[in-house]
Amino acid sequence: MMRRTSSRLGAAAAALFALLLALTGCAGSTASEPAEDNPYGLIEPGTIRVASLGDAKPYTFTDADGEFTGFDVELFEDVAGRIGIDDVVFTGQDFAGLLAAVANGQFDVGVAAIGITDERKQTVDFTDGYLAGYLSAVTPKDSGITSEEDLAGRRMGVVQGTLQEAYAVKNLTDTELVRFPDNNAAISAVNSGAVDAHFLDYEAAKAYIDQYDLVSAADIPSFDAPAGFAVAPENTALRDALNEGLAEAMEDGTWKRLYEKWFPGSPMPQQYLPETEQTAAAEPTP
Ligand code: SNW
Repeated sequence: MMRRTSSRLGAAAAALFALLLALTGCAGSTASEPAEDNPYGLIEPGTIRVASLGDAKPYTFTDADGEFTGFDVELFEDVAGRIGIDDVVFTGQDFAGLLAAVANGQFDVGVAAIGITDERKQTVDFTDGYLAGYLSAVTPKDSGITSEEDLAGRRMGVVQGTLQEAYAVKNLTDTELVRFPDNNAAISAVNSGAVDAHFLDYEAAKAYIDQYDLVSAADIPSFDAPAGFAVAPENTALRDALNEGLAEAMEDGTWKRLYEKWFPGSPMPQQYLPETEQTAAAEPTP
């Protein structure tokens, strides 16, 4: 008798306990969620929403199935996994609006070979750098443009808001700039003859060179503006966590593996390799 009673009591207690657990679990997913459930201040806890580009191959681009991929995409997914987030949602944006969309909270992060500059730091915060390369002017083989100087008197495309635009405005004052929303539109204009050249990132230039039989007329170092992941200025917890993940990905050779996968044959920068693999050679040459 006693046993039966106590076992009934036990069952009732277990049911009550389960109910309490369920209630607590429920409370955990309401809007007034405690910060410890969302330590990185994400728009939706457990998911990182990323503003990116669909046509900056091989940095960030969409494949035949419409999935985002590329060096920056895979590196970011790896780093996000290290801070415990496996659900990363990429969305294509125009570059010109990308940093503002991160700053005003439409996205958690911006990932698109975005060079870190003081000017951009007025809008967003950046993680540490993870890529440092060149800005390249691509042109048809028969354009007669074979140097930066040859761009004088010519029409050149730039994507609005890029460092290429800023460089050209400052240094290529005799070149007529034509602003485009994205690389695909600018390369179409090169191929149709509407512009004589397009100015974009080195690896993306390489991809278009291979695809359309173009050449690079000039490769201009942009080592002083290495690419970083952009986060809203107030979200220091996310930035700090990403920095730790990034450092781990560099130290364990993940960064190097992805670099070799996406940029085969390109000069290997030393500063992002595991410490034991770094040599004295400081900067890559194209
Ligand atoms: O400053 C370079 C950096 O050194 C590396 O080569 C990757 O590209 C850069 O960050 C420059 N990227 C451009 C920018 O930040 C264009 C970005 C884009 O078209 N996705 O404006």
